[in-house]
Amino acid sequence: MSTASMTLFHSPASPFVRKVLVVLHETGQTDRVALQTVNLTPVSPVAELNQGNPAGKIPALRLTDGTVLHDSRVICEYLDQQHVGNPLIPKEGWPRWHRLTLASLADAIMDAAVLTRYETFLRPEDKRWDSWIDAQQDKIRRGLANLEQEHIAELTAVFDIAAIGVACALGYIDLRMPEFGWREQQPQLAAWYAQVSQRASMQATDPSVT
Ligand SMILES: N[C@@H](CCC(=O)N[C@@H](CS)C(=O)NCC(=O)O)C(=O)O
Repeated sequence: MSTASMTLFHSPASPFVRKVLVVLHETGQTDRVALQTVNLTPVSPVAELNQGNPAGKIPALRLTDGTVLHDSRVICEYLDQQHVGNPLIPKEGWPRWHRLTLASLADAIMDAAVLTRYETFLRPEDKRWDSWIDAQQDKIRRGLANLEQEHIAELTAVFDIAAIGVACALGYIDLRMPEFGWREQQPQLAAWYAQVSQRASMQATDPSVT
């Protein structure tokens, strides 16, 4: 019988949802959450998801008392306070702001990749805007270059909220933008990603097989 007490509104392809799922796996909390899959886009909202979550985005986490937590950053921090292992988000001081800023870079890469996907897949072809797509892809390239040049040692040091975010962002780029070709320019990042992709939490949430 399921012991789940919370509901995660979910779609397997979403990198933001995957981040939450990886946190659940890494902290041993998967049994606490039931997944409710939704099929949504910005132009096809899901009414149930809008309750307590007016932006209607995923991930959203409904708690036992009906309270809904969003977005992925808030949900990850909530879940990180619910287990007794090493925290995935440093609790205080400079390490906290530093790792959260790195996590924010990962989120920004995800945002740009998701917006690219909407522009290239969802928007009617005659309305697509090449300059918009180029600008989003520039954000991704700048982000990946910054990770390669300045953050490999930090990513390698610990698989925490920042590393989880970067891994999920790279997974999404590979899933939705397979022609993007980032590995040649970022060989250290590619080697790191190949390694962390073997983690049980990453394998269990791989969107190309779920
Ligand atoms: N900042 C949000 C971003 C979430 C997000 O953009 N989710 C996408 C799916 S990957 C979504 O719900 N899109 C539907 C919409 O924008 O209405 C987070 O960290 O959770």
